[in-house]
Amino acid sequence: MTTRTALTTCPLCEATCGLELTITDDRITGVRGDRLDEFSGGFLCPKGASLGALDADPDRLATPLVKRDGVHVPVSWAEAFEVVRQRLTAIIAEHGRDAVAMYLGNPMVHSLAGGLYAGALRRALGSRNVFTASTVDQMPKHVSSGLLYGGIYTIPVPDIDRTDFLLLLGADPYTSNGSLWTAPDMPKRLKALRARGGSFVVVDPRRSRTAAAADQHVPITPGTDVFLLLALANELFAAGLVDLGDLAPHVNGLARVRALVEPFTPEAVADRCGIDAATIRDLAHRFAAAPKAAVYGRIGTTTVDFGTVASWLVDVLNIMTGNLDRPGGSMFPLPAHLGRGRGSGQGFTTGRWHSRVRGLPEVANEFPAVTLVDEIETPGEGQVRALVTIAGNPALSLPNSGRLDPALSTLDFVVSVDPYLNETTRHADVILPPPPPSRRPHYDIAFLGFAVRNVAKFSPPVIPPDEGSVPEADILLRLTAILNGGDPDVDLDAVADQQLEAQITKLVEHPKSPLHGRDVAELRSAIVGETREERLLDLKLRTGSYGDWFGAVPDGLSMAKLLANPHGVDLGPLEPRIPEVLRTPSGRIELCPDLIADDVPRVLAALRERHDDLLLVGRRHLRTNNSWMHNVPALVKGKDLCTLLVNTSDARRLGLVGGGVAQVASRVGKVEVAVEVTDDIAEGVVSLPHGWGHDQPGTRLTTATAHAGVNVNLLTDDLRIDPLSGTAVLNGVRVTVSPAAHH
Ligand SMILES: Nc1nc2c(c(=O)[nH]1)N[C@H]1C(S)=C(S)[C@@H](COP(=O)(O)OP(=O)(O)OC[C@H]3O[C@@H](n4cnc5c(=O)[nH]c(N)nc54)[C@H](O)[C@@H]3O)O[C@H]1N2
Ligand SMILES: Nc1nc2c(c(=O)[nH]1)N[C@H]1C(S)=C(S)[C@@H](COP(=O)(O)OP(=O)(O)OC[C@H]3O[C@@H](n4cnc5c(=O)[nH]c(N)nc54)[C@H](O)[C@@H]3O)O[C@H]1N2
Ligand code: SF4
Ligand SMILES: [Mo]
Repeated sequence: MTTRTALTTCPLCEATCGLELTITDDRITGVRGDRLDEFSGGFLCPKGASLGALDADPDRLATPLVKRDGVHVPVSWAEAFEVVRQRLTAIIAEHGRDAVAMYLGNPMVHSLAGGLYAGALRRALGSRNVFTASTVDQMPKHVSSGLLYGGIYTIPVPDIDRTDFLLLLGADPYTSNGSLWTAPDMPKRLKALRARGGSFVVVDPRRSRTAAAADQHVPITPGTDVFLLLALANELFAAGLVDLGDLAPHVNGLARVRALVEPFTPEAVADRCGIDAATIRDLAHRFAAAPKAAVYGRIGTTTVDFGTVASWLVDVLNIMTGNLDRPGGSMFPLPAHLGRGRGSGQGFTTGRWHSRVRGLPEVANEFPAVTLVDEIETPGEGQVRALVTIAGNPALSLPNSGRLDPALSTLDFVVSVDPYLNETTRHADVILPPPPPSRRPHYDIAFLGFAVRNVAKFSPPVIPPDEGSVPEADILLRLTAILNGGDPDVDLDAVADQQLEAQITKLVEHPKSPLHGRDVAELRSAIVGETREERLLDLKLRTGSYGDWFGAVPDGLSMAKLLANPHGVDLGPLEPRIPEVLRTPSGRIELCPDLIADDVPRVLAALRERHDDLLLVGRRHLRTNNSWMHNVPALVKGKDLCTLLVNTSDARRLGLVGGGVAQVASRVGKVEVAVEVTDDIAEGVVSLPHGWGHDQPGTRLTTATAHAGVNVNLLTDDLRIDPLSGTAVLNGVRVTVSPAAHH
């Protein structure tokens, strides 16, 4: 037995914490926060702490499985890929590429393989029927950023370490550890904000952990943040508190915004939001008075009826007060693997094509995930007959599971890249399991782009690959080869080498590149990295915003430098990036895009809507990770985490008792679930977390099945979406609740 320590980056959420692992033989036997990590400084949450158990989960698949006579049996990789090749090729030949749908799930954006190779795979598929978890999550923010700044990833993050005032809506970073806002150890950073005399306010129908720690918690009626935000803007105009500051020359459309928000006075929205007008005014004035401030909205503002308009308003408020792009406000990170912008571009449009059945617009090259089921169920040309899922569990994560789950079983062919036999992959004809986190390299392509400091870190695999395993990058590349009509057995190193050389050649030939005129072969041989991913990353880093440009910039960044700094490299605090970051045709911020302005009448109509239903919202727990970590015993032990939170007075009125069972019903379905009575949730609101419901036959999830919980997506409605982004309404779902009859 040999024991050693090794450093890695936790891939389980967006916080990118550095971990110090104890490794005994080929197992992780201890996990600590890496105190020397440049960014996370030793922070560790219960999920990170369970990385060893997750890594060595006995239910994790070690070989591919193929379904034969309804039973999943282990096969060799060659055989699995050959089945995929034959079936996909046949379906495409007979029915065309749109007959094959793809669903990409959340962990894809947490892996280097996904960051480097998922795009090419999507392109190789060549189908319009691409769906991702983005449309049950953050797509409204992409649309809003696309319209405002011209780029869907141009998303500003609150400069938490330098701000004086934060207004957080529909987010619980104490629990989620931040989202589209990478800042490891949120509790410490928020405490530090208060310690230096600043404050933060949380708007949430539930007294979340973050709300409990805040200076002020403002409960709100679910789905109504859009009205609150409009009223805040209205009040800033009315009180003469609008001041764009240095942004003024870079902004189009302010007067039009003023006209749009006109009807939404604090008085007009107060009842609908459940917040009195004086509180709204006071918030507007405190926000404007703070020397440096930021508004931030997350899940509770995106997965709602007016997700895009609300997401837009978050940025509008930051811009109106001159807080965008200034230290202590909301700022644009500059990650090391990307270059600076050129200050203008093509801008962003949606609806370049429409979905076959519901005619929903394409957004960012994909269709709303809610409509996958329509495309499977509805016969005709272009009907979806096969599905590729990668790192996704749509059977549990998408609305109206009661409709989607049976539809999945009607498909001619399903292939899943996934380490588990779970609610989704039980429908798969072939499952291709990637290796566990300890066996793969990590550099956070996605989330370093949302980090509150510019940082870079590479973590090589901490344990050598297991005999017979296939790295996830190779799985994706082989699927790409199949979809390109090639042989899955292609020499991937040769393909990667060609790719690398082509990219270098492009740089060498580009007259404005610092590498112009240099020797391709010489540059190629200077690239460092044991694996294809490392070599590709080296090229990105060396030609990125801090790159060494192969010696042209002394002390610049490269893979070699990251390898020499396993605790990460700090590249400094965020710096202003306007106008360089903009990619609109005008080279300015388009503050009042038509798409948004055209949706505001719908918002105004909704302001007058009234109903008596209870409103269902979600929540997260520190020990959960969407649908897929309930198989780790340490994360599900103790008190039931999947309960329905009901306010005390609602419970009394409805005849519900704590520990009893309630029946919850919506337009699409009903569930029975244990009740937890609490005053931490507003009256008229109930809360149920997502990712549960592990009681389906044919899965291999020993621990999760014993802690099955209830699937909230049996209640959420596939017909309710934010039309601008196609994002599902997962918060503010109308339900009725009663005591379960037979309990
Ligand atoms: N009602 C309701 N529904 C929700 C939400 C909500 O708040 N309320 N939240 C939504 C949000 S924000 C999200 S992001 C989605 C998530 O929805 P999905 O992305 O569909 O689902 P996850 O639960 O993240 O499941 C991830 C899958 O990836 C697999 N996996 C884990 N690690 C890896 C890996 O390294 N490689 C591969 N290939 N696979 C891996 C897991 O086994 C699992 O099958 O759920 C959404 N659904
Ligand atoms: N521990 C843990 N961490 C996670 C995840 C996890 O499953 N578990 N999932 C990860 C993923 S995929 C994501 S996208 C992020 C999400 O990150 P966050 O957005 O911070 O996620 P939540 O913790 O769900 O917080 C959302 C809050 O919005 C509130 N809310 C619901 N409806 C409304 C509304 O209409 N208005 C307002 N103002 N508030 C509302 C809920 O009560 C809840 O407290 O978390 C990530 N981190
Ligand atoms: S906060 Fe996120 S990145 Fe950090 S240890 Fe927990 S799960 Fe991992
Ligand atoms: Mo998410």
